[in-house]
Amino acid sequence: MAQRVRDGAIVGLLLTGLFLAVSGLGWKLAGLPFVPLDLFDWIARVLPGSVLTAGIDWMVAISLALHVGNLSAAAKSTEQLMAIAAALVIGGVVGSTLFVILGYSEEPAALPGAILGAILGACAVLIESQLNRIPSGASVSAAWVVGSFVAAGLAFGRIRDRLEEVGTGSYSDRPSTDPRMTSANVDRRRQVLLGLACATGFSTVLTAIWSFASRRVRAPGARWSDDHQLPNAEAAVTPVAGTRRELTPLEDHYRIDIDTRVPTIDITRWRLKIGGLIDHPLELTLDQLRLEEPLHQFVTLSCISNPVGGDLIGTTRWTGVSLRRLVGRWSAGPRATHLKVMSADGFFETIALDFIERDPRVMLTYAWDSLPLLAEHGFPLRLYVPDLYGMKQPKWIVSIELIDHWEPGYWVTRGWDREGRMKASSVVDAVDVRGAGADREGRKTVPAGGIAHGGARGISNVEVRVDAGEWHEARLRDPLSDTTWVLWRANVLSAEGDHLISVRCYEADGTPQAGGFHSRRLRLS
Ligand SMILES: Nc1nc2c(c(=O)[nH]1)N[C@H]1C(S)=C(S)[C@@H](COP(=O)(O)O)O[C@H]1N2
Ligand SMILES: [Mo]
Repeated sequence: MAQRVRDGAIVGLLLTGLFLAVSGLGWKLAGLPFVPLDLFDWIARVLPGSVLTAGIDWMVAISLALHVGNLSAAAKSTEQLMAIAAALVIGGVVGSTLFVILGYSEEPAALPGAILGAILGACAVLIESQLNRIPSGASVSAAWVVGSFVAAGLAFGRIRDRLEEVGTGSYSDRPSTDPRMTSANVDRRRQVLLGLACATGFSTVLTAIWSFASRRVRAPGARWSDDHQLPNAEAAVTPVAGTRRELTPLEDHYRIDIDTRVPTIDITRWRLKIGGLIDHPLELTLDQLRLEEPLHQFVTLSCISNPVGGDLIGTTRWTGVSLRRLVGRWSAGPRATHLKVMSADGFFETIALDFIERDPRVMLTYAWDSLPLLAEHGFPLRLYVPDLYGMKQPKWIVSIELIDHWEPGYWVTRGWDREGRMKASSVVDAVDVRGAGADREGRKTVPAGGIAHGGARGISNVEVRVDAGEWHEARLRDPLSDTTWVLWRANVLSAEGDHLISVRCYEADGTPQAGGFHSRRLRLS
């Protein structure tokens, strides 16, 4: 019995490994569904919002405690690893269970294995189509899913039969008295398992090499930042050494989305579909959108889950079409009050037509730093709404529906803030001990600097203090735009020893930031 449980687990585990590797290749090479990861995404969809949110908070807390350099990249890899680990565990458990059950029968297991595979494959197809990852008519995808499960089930049954054949004795509960239990049998059993292990290992290595080789380096193409100075290049206040880059390089921009992988969008077939309460529904290509007068805006985007001082915030130059211009030309029905913006991954948000009417900066964005949006940042089209957190700004837009009511969006239905208005916050990025100087009275000062951001409401004032001392006003660098962060700097007075530099900020209208202050250690010797 114990032997059965163990062999079943080994076979289940190894076959799952092989399954993962082959599915991974299918996805990388041909964009075919990758069931184990998709299952994870599906579970995330159906989990209650509170559970999901707790999971996200935990992930952020652990990443912060471990001081990982890039929160969102770490989160994405963690999700993928969790999905893969879960698949392996399930594979092992199912393998054991089946070996035990099959032990009660004398029949070969290949056929039942294939049948079980077909059933599981059909369930997987259902899940995939719920996630919209089997495009209608794409029978290749469905066949791939069912086929891979049937193959796995068949392989499982055959391996089990082979093991039974070569090592019948080894499965006996009294091996010592069983004449068939010879060492040759044990060796052959090992050979079967070893063969399977080699196959798994080989394809896993192949997949790993492939994923590594296809890791994106710097996206090709001319960037605005390659040959332009920032509009505030002449500003009197300059950043303190160690302050984060004022314009975030695209590769360093955080990335947050609901799935383990980026949705695949075929741009030759992509159209922005506009429908709902509109007299003449229409479809626009990306080229048609690009023909419109472009709007360029420097934008600071932040995730509502960004911990104070975290890196789920970034600034780049966004280019797109003002939504107000477009909506003005659509034959919107009189009852229409909101737009429901829907994404390829099932994400969606609503935005009031009033809001769009009031703020021409709301735009459909197709480029960041003059490059077409990178796949992970929403290619081909994403929404920009000033003052709101990323959770209100769909990427990978596929359609817009005019509706006559407000609707909670993806995260709002999961219990998150209805408005998603960015909170004002400030961060100490750098305390530049090497740049230490002295004030007029000869006391030692150390330059400190960082960012402050208040959505589209602007920052009027930033203050810093040492330990529990008095607050002193910092100097503000001209921001890149009304909606970006501002860089600040201050020379803080400091005696020798260990100190804590803290920062706080005020919005343009004087509202102080809510929430705790960010601090950074300073050690002067
Ligand atoms: N389609 C889609 N759009 C989305 C999301 C998503 O999961 N799916 N996540 C949102 C969230 S929570 C944030 S913070 C921003 C992040 O944008 P970025 O990944 O380009 O930084 O995208 C928003 N738009
Ligand atoms: Mo977010």
